Amino acid sequence: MSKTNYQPKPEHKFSFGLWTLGNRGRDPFGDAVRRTMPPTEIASVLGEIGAWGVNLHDNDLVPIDATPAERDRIVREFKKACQQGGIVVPMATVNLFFHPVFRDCAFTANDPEVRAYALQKTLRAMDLGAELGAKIFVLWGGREGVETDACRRADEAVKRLREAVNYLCEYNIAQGYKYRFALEAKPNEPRGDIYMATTGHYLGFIPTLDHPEMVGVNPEVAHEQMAGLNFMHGVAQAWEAGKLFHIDLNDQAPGRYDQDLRFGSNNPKSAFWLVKFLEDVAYDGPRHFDAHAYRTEDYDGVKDFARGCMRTYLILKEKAARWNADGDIQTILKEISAAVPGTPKTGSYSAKGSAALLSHVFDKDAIMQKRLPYEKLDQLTIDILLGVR
Ligand code: DIG
Ligand code: MN
Ligand code: MN
Repeated sequence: MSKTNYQPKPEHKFSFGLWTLGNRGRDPFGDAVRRTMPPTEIASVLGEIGAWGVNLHDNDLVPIDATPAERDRIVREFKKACQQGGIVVPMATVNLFFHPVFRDCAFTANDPEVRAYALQKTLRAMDLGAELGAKIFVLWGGREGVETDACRRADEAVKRLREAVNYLCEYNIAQGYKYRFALEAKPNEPRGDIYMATTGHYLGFIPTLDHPEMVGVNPEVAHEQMAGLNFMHGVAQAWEAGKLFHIDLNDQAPGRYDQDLRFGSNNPKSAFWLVKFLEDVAYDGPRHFDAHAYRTEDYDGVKDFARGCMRTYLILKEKAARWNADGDIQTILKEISAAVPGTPKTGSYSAKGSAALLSHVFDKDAIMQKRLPYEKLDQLTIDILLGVR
């Protein structure tokens, strides 16, 4: 049994959104079951359980119609609570989905007034986040979508989104905020279909921006899995492209609405491959849990939820180290990647190389003799995950 106590530490960079611990358990078919937990209380609870950071949408902290004086007081009190809790604010974002004015999109809305208001709200949210020290700004286009494609051409929506993100990048430069923007995809809910449905869509969108270097992605486990995708593969592609600016960790059962379950609680094996990847590449960004407790929980249960997210990550991190150190696994990995002497070199093209490749005779029967013991490799993984190795 491991002697580690899986105690979260600041260097683990675990963060939670105000809306996660503050989730009152309301769902489309039932009212809230928990009292409101003010941001200052959330900040202190996060400090108590060992989290590193707290994230927020503008209106998680400042009510949408607060006066400037109320806003300043709220920010002052929150800053103090974060300092007392020993937590930082690594990421800020903007709520462009709750108020009815965004009932049909925000940046991609047909009404120019709604598009302008969405931009104004986002500029102010950037100001708020900068005041709290955030250096990552997430944009989740929860309402950017349709129930019927009669309402606008989908390429028009892409153009409007590009215009908005370009505008925000210019504001970021003008204000000297040094934000990195992280775009978060989701295929549906709350809209029937959301534009930029997967992280891959955003990876194709970012190069078309005026400041692509300033913009990356914020993949979320549940959102990619809602689309039936292998989450770690999308994360790996984003990482390889230098675009993994943030990550939303949670869990999800296949074929369901966005459950935002406790990290690793539904599919520990895919959570393991994700943690192993993040640790193998030494990802040094926030490990943000965008999740919430079951509706059945009271606030002690909410703390259990938050502790569980971090504990599971640390357990899987230890399992990943065990996997990497396992001699049998490493032997199999070497065997399955061994090159036979005389195999033509490929890599980058050369006339000489391609001539050699074209003249080479491949013995397909001999190639087929090479074993691929993936069943054994996967069982060794399962043994490690189930704690018998
Ligand atoms: C939903 O998964 C979204 C919103 O909670 C927020 O805009 C973003 C922040 O990580 N995730
Ligand atoms: Mn989600
Ligand atoms: Mn999210």
